Amino acid sequence: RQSRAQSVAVLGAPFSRGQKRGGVEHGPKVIRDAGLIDRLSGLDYSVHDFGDLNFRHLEKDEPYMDVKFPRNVGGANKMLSSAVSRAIGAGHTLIMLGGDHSLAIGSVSGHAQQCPDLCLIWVDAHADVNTPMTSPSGNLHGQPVAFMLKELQDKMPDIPGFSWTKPFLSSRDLVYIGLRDVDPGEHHILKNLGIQYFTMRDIDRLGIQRVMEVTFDHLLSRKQRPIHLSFDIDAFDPSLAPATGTPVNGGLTYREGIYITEEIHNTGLLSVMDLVEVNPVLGANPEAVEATASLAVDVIASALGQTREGAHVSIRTQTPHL
Ligand code: EXY
Ligand code: MN
Ligand code: MN
Ligand code: MN
Repeated sequence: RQSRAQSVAVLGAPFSRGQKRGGVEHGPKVIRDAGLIDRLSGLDYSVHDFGDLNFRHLEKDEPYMDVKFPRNVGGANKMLSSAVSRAIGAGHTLIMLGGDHSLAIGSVSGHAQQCPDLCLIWVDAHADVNTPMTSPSGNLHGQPVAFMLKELQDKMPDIPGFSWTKPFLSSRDLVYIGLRDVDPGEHHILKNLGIQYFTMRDIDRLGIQRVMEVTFDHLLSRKQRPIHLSFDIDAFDPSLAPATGTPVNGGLTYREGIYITEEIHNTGLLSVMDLVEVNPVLGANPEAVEATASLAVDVIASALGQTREGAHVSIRTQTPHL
């Protein structure tokens, strides 16, 4: 079995300005209410709940070009980036609960400060790699990866709120899984940079087992290095994860999603996981919200070693009652 980090930190990022719909800032609360901390404690970690970040809201935040709430998104991510960097520096494996997916800018950059050789697995219906010029919506949750990629540096304008961050990731250190709603400008970037990605069609063709094999071959065959898993709940089929802002039909099955996280756990290299875009306000009823939040808990627990085959604690022969 893989060696297991002893300490998991959970950090909430109640933030929604990367898109226009309210409610996704309550993601951390509903995921905790679905029993996250107990589930992780049950996996024999020491769990440190760092609580939620307290983001400052900036009233005056005019769009820049078409980009919405640039200073709020930039400021929140700056704060998140230092918090993630500190947690990783202190030796924790970190679970970041969003919030919308613009938070990956801070989460991955803070992680990269401590682990410059990290690789990124992005599980999502969307590629989130629009630049301000290609974005159809101006929403920053559709753009986080563009802030990270060194190859897109000259395509990114200076956006107010983002002077603290510089691109830090090479396009070869990124793999997408679950794509099925990719904008034309994003498709151009994926092809032009030769990014490794698996659409839902690829999963249909190859099967999720082969997809994970090729993913690890692409990212880890040269060297073992820390994994950042950025998991957007909308990667799942909307029948499983209805309470989210940009659902797209034809998503991951429960078993495909869990297989992805099981395999990532089995590498022993998971260092940070984001779980984003759970929006309780968009659930049609309380059951829809509970199903979505409890699915979030399941994939997080699975990424941290919960297995479908079960497990038993190692037997200590000295223990009197055995
Ligand atoms: N590609 C669309 C846009 O850029 O506006 C939709 C992005 C949705 C992003 C969600 C979080 O993954
Ligand atoms: Mn322990
Ligand atoms: Mn996303
Ligand atoms: Mn998405």
